[in-house]
Amino acid sequence: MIPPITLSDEVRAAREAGRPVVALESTIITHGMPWPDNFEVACRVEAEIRAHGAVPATIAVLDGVLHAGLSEAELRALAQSRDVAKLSRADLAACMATGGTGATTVAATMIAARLAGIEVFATGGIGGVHLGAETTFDVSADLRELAQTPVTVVAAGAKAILDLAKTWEMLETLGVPVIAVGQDHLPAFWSRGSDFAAPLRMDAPADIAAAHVMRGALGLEGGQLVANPIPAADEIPAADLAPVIGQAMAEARERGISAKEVTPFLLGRIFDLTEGRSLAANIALVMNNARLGAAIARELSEARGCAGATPDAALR
Ligand code: PSU
Ligand code: MN
Repeated sequence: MIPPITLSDEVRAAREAGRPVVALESTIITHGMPWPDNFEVACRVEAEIRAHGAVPATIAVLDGVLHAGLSEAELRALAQSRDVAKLSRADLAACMATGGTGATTVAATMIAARLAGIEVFATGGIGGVHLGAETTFDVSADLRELAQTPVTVVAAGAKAILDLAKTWEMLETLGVPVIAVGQDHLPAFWSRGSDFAAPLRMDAPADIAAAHVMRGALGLEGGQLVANPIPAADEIPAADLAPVIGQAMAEARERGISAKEVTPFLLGRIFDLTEGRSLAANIALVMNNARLGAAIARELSEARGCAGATPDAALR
């Protein structure tokens, strides 16, 4: 059976030749940043991946069709449209079956990347265990996806709107390798530092690629989370953000925000309350992750030889 995913010509050609490809999510565009910054950033991230020797493949569902690789016009339309659905694992098939349009989260982007034979995915931050999860049970589907879908995800850690201790514990329980780059502790999205020791550290993209290949050879399901610290020049100290995060969370509680609205609501309020400072940091870390994602994808493609990136039949 041919998987129901449409590759852009550029992505298809790269896949067939075994050239490096990096998947990108679209929820960060529709629910993570305001227009027009979201469109500009989406274009700049794609350009950064190209400049570093890989092909970008932004993932989204447009009129029922799951795409890997969007044209500039498609990207612009998605960035401008209002009530676009946010698609995680649970929503993907329903949206496609009913001809809908939606942006993919980390979980849904991993599913699409796997279908397209793309092994590396760069984003800003992953979803995780929310603060108060012991009563709300709000745990992002991103975590289980990392445990079951073989894609290496480059992110700047998870942000402080989450319960970071529980998020890291949960990933350990799920058997997901969490790899810090260039330091011994985990980064915390807007800040390089945190109180959490990194379970693994790898400073060379080649090592990260080799570990990805080895997991496949061992038959281990699931991917890897690469925690890449924000560049020092762009970080915001955790102490500066704590009151803002506290206020955004109090507002979410007052307004009864729940389920999939929680993450977009908190991110939107934090952008407003920091008057763009968090947005600038967010952009810098996404660009940084795009560069590392491209480097890992290049190493992977070299490790696999040029005969085809993955020995799968998905695209034939
Ligand atoms: N964290 C961020 N920025 C984001 C998201 C998370 O720092 O844009 C988005 C991602 O698409 C992620 C999703 O997959 O939110 C998680 O949502 P939820 O918690 O509802 O699973
Ligand atoms: Mn949730």
